[in-house]
Amino acid sequence: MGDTMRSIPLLLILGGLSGAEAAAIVLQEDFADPATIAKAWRGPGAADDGGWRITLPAVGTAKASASLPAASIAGRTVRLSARVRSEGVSPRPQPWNGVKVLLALVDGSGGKSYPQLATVDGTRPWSVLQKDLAIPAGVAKADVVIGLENVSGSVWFDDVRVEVVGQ
Ligand SMILES: [Ca+2]
Repeated sequence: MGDTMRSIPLLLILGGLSGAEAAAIVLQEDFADPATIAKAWRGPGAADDGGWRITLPAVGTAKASASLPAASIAGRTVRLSARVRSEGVSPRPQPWNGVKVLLALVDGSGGKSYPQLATVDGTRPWSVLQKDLAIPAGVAKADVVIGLENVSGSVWFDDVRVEVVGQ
């Protein structure tokens, strides 16, 4: 009897914790399942080294993209992250060129913005890139974009993730 009584407050606490708000993941891609990749992603690349490789033998631009649910991220703070490895990526002509991990956002009147993670170049081992981005309230269309811009070389992406972390 005494044991039962003591267990009640604990159960109430656990119930409260399970109802706590968790960060909402709106996209998570580990590039493990070819069928999932084919369904979600558009553009160039190939499954390689557990991730998605995009290679440009000569300077150029190649990007793959996947759609995000715009209504789920509009007006929210979103954490964009990815594991990235590069090999022989040539110097960027502009600071914003090179390895790209970004969101392509379009608002209701066609206004576009491209918030992105810090780009890398050269040859670098796997590392995590991450940034919290404030998404405008009027966003009507949203994509996550990975690739190379105005450079040559190879880049691998893995564990691409977009999650809502704040209102
Ligand atoms: Ca993977």
